[in-house]
Amino acid sequence: MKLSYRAVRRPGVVAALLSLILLCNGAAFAQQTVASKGGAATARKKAGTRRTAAGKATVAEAREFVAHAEQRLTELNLQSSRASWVQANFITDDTEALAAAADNELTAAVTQLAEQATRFDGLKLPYDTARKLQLLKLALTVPAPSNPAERNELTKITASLSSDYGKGKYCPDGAGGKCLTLQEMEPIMAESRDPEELKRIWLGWHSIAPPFKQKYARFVVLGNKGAREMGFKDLGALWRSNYDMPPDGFAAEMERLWLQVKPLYESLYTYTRWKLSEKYGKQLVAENGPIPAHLLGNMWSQTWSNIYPLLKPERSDPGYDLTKILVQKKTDARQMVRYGEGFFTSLGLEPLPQTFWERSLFVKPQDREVVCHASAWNLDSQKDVRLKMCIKITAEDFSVVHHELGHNYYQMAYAPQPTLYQNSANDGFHEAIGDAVALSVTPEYLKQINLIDKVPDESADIGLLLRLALDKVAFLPFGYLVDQWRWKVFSGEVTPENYNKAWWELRTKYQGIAPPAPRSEADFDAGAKYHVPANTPYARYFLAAILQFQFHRALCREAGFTGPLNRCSIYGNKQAGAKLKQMLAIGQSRPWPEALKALTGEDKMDATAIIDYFAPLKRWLDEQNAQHARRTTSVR
Ligand code: X8Z
Ligand code: ZN
Repeated sequence: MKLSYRAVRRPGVVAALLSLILLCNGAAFAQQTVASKGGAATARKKAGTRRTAAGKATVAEAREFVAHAEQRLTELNLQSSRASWVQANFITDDTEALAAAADNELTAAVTQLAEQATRFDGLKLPYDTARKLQLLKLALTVPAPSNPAERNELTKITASLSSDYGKGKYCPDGAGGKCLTLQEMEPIMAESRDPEELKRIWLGWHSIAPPFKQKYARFVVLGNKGAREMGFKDLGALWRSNYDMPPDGFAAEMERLWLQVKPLYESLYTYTRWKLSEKYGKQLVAENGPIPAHLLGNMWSQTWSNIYPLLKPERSDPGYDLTKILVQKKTDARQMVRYGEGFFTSLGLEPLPQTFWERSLFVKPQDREVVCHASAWNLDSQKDVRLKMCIKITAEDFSVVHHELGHNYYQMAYAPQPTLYQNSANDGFHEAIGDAVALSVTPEYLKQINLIDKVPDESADIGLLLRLALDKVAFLPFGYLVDQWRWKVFSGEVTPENYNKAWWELRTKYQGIAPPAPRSEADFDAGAKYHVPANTPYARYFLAAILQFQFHRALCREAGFTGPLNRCSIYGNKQAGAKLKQMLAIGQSRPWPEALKALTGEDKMDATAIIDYFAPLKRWLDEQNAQHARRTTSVR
């Protein structure tokens, strides 16, 4: 089972535990009130009386129990993180088995502690003790059933799904020929404009997933069983219980935010579709139908900036291409990370520890299998932070490096907190920090660090905004739908007989895209996205897409910036840095609205920041779309 907290690690299982580790897989958070509304209420009922043989549970016992639990979690976390780190960096049958075993132990211990914690339900407790007990109950991303054989089976499945994805390859010429890794296919998806080649590569990568389907279906059964034993309706309800509000309230909150940003997505989508229709012809891209998923420059159609050259406004192009500049300057992977670190230190945060540079993985090794999907780890919950990423020298990875370092700086900032508070305010916060910082990678900043010579004037703003929107706005429906699908799978509304159908219904409904060729239930297209086999919740990325603009707006205000938000960079601003650090240091010790308030003065997640940021672009897109509609009507 996976803990919720942070670790990214391996999927499946525990991941998170305490401080853990990794962020990209792990997970997070819990909140206090939640429990009483969600699964924990049932757990409490099941626990029945809170009396022990020794009599009624007391506040002193609860305190002692929490102290013991935190100590135990710290030890087990370290052990399991090390095993996960080795598994992800050297995928073999043995490292997979070792990681599964460590996860198994951690999961068993956390499940037992969470169960024991119900003994104190209903007791009037001091704030910290009550909150920590609550966090403990929500700590596992996937709790295992208490039956040891089933727990064992579950931790093995999760470890193996993670390895399977990491090893995934497409072998166009069969087993004897050369095989392509995701790392090799992604640049083709980004750069090729040959629809047949794009389709081949898209289908090739998606062919890795069907073998995961049966294991995934079994994982769903066992994960649900574990969640139900903890008192949750199903695993999806447990995941939705991590936001200091009842699980249904959280689902409503996601929908509220989506409805706020939907018109912006629609404007971008409409413009993109007719440009693609111009490029590829109406046969392939119908002006009123869904966009084929292989034409958007990304394997999952989740970010579209790679097709910016097909869409760019002639009169408003910023005129520089960061990928080309980085390559021309012969930037290497380590230098990419140095750029990221330089931003954080300019805000007054500490340099990364020496061990970060010694222990991280920056370059894809040629001689062994690794999980290339980027992740940020903190092995010992103190200073042993690491990055694991197969860095490519591109503008995209320049951003991803900032994203990952945001995780590492968050981990270091909350390290002084007690174990159960070593996490972000909610998991969207963890995902948003590095991205918020990367919003300050403006032309002005690039000039300051000598990557460009001249800052383009404001006539380039539409081009700059469009390029960014193709990543940030295009992502929104994808960020929303991945867990819509999993929530339905966990609740039983979607069964293995219609996994793929349900996946494409959501892809079409929210993103407006269609598969490049007919699909069937022999396919398992959700499984071709890392976070599904790696079992990392995804709602966090949707939240982060909204929160990062809220954070950026607040940090720019703090820095005294008064111009348009897309030209604001907080680079070098210690006052904004101090404000950021203050929020990071809170960790998960307070409900997330308080952490949000500490940074922004607001206590609700709010999409007006992203909407305001892109307002000039939306006006421009709507005008272009209207002109195009008029042209096509008059031609008819
Ligand atoms: O998985 C990630 C990070 C690690 S937490 C690289 N992201 C999501 C994805 O790649 O699908 C960042 C944005 C969305
Ligand atoms: Zn992340």
